[in-house]
Amino acid sequence: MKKLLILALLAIQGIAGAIAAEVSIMPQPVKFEIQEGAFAIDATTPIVIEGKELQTTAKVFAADMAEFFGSKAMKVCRKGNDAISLSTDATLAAEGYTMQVNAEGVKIVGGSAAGVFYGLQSLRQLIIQTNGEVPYCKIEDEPTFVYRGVHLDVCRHFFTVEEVKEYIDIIAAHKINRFHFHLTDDQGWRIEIKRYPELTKVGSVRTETLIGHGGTSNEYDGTPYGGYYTQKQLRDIVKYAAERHIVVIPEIEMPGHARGALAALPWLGCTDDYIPVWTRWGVTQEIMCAGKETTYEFLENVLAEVIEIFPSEYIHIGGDEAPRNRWKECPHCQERMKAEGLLSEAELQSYLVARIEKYLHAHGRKMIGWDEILEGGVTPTATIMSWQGARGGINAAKKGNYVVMTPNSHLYFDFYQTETKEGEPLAIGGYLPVEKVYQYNPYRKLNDDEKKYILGVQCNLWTEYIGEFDHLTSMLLPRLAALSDVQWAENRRNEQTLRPRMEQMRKLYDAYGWNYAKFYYEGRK
Ligand code: TNX
Repeated sequence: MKKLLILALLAIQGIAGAIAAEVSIMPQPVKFEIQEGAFAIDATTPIVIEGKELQTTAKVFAADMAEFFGSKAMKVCRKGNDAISLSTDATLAAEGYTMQVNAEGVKIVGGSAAGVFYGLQSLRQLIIQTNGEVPYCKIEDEPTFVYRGVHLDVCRHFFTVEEVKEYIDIIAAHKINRFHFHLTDDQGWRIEIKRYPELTKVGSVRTETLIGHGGTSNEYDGTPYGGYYTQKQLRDIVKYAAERHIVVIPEIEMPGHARGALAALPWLGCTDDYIPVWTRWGVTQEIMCAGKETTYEFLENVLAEVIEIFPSEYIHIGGDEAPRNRWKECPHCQERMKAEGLLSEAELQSYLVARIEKYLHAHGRKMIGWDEILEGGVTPTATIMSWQGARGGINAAKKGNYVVMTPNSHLYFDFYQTETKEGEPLAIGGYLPVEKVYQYNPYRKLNDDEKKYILGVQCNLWTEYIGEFDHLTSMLLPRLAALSDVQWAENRRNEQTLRPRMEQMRKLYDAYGWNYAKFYYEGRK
């Protein structure tokens, strides 16, 4: 029946028309007008750039296309006909672009090199969908949000530099521009800090790992587990991401989720007792001491090196899930509270966060933290990452703090993807099918004035139950495709066109061998 329908379509519209009717772009452009005719692109099509600043962007595309064509990299040059021509026009939105495909070739104009990059991502989708017979068309496009993030936890399970780069390739194909790199936690410290070599020597290795679910299991695998990135490797990752117009935002957790650091440097805790790198998942009572001055010195020394590696405007300081019970019994913490006139342990955490923020400001950076940093009061300049639902983010936006929305209700990609969980690997819990991601409204409960404090939207991918790269990408894909419409095309989302566009995205995933979950495609919820 389906075949007959397609044949009928071909007969009525002509082959070009039928192809044109099927192609689509994810995330949805502002305008996408398909015309009669097609321009053929293959590995020999030249890429013509107007200015030198487009060289890297063009080369990344050339290499990506070569991988698809199974050829040598496409040629990037300054002149040529029947080409893909790239240029910029500063009157367009910085990340926006226009694209025109006609008998003369493809012309992409970006508001900046980033805009050109996004135009090329759209073009790549069209090439893959049509096997190089790109329909004549006109596209106008620009994103809704300036912050379009994807997060990765490399502490619970470690991923190699090559895997991280492939992860960056995948998110770049979805027009993501922020990569939130979660580098320190209870189960491992994964960033080399030259001043404190113990952090990686001791703090990056746990003696073993829990088998089964953190809520119920008491079984361990008996195998030491570790891994970390050298500063050189991290610089390489930062550069690789920048070439794809992605800013890497590092996260250094404080004062909780810090047993990697506490194991390496026991004086960071309230009691100086040795506490091993954690082998379980969840929330631990062991956190850094907020009384001793040495903790602040440590944090500033670490951040000094972090800032040198990561040019990002924002530095993430964690702040989540820090039970303050130890502080209640700690003479240093109590003394600090008295000296600073702090009325609760929550205020002590706010004091720590405010001091760190001051340090970051003095070094030309901004601070972002999880929504718990609101609890003891927060400075007006702190940016909030709302994860315990949207509540923290909504309250923060109403107060005039900037917000990145990452609510666990809609954007926790470590959650199960089907209701029955049949055929799914063990996950932390929850239930987050593609449809629910798509329904997420980042502006809920906010008026027009408050809406402008929502910088953007991000999914989080925690890896307690994810040890393999193929598993990791199957948690990300295809949910990220649905999310990219929320991030890039919030005001033009369309549930009617979601499924056909998701179908087209599979072709991209297949072309690059990116493993993705099949549940949505099988009609399973
Ligand atoms: C809560 S989200 C955490 C993480 C866990 C995650 C699991 C957040 C700021 N903290 O440490 O990995 O839940 O879903």
